[in-house]
Amino acid sequence: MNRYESAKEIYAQYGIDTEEVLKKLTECTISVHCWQGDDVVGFDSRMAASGGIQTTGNYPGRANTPEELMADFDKVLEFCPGKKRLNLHANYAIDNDSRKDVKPEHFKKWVEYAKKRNIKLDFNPTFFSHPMVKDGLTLSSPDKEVRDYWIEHGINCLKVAEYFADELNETCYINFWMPDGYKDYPADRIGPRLRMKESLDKIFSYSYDHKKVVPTLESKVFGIGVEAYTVVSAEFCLSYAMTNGIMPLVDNGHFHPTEMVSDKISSILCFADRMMLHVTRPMRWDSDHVVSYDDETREIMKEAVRCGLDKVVIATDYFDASINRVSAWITGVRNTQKALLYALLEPKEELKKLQDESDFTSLQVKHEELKMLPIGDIWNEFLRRENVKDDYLSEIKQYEKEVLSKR
Ligand code: RNT
Ligand code: ZN
Repeated sequence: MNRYESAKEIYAQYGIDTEEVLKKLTECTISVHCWQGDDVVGFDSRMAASGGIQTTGNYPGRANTPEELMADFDKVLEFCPGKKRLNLHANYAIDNDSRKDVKPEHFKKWVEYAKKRNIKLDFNPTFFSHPMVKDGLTLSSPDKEVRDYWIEHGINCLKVAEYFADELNETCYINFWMPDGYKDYPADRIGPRLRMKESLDKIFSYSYDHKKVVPTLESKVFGIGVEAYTVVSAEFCLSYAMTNGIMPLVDNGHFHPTEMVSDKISSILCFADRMMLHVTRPMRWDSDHVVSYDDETREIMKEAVRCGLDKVVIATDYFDASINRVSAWITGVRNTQKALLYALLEPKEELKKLQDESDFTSLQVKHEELKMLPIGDIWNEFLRRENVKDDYLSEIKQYEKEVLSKR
């Protein structure tokens, strides 16, 4: 008996059909961020990431051109099993010199790229790394000219999202994250938030096709240089999203370190039909380390599975420049998928029953027992069926030698 067959029998003893699990895992799409490949720099203003986010590290081989980034993402597609979407940011526009006026034509090459590889595209306006971010503010700026600039950017981005949805015949998720905030205690907290609300209202008053384009709003607790106050806080974000038919997005780096996103999913889904995740690994702060196959990532995925994978859209968001970026990219996506696999392999009905019967002793023992089951054999079978090699490290080292090191 091979290892998969033997693991399949072990899971069957827990009432888990690994064939069903593998089918679900294959079908679950991960929206993979484009920005791990080039430290969030993009191709328009070419400024290093700002607005409270920072990429640290100086590993050689960063993608400098759309062609390089596309070639690197091909490696990600090659070594990550399952369905993937590519999540682009507005600053990845090609041949665009005005952030405000970003147009579908600047993404023609990305659409061609996606079509050739049979993947779909998601999108993000880019409200950071740009000279029109004035004193750290965009949509909440007291300066009307600044607000208007970014409102127009937001509307133009909705048009790009519509273009993606039309061209690829699939819903496009477009995420709004604004870095707006203050370093020190503000004298006025509600003013910027009311201006933010009004600006978002103006953006979403553009009559985009609600069936094709799904905007999401991402909250944050603080960023580097904006430690005291963030305009789009968790409360602002959820309240805006719930009262405006916008999907809430939670990034697990955007809360105080002991707050767990795994605990927030079910709360949000009592009120919202659907939500989106930015899966990352915060290390003491929103450091955006590569996603690890760790407790919290597994716990987040368990909640996504328990609440329904049709309700939780999974996207990745990390950027590490201290190691080979392509390897980092693949490792994080694979770990997200491994955590998802772990969650799918859980006998959730049985565990729920133990909880409802208040048999917390058995529940604890079972939780621990499950950790030792042969998930690795199921993962390897997944890779085999998806025609993906397990060993990406040697291939990426080779790619580094032949391609990345010559950049
Ligand atoms: C920043 C947010 C946001 C960004 C991307 C690049 O803290 O997490 O999602 O990482 O827009
Ligand atoms: Zn994020």
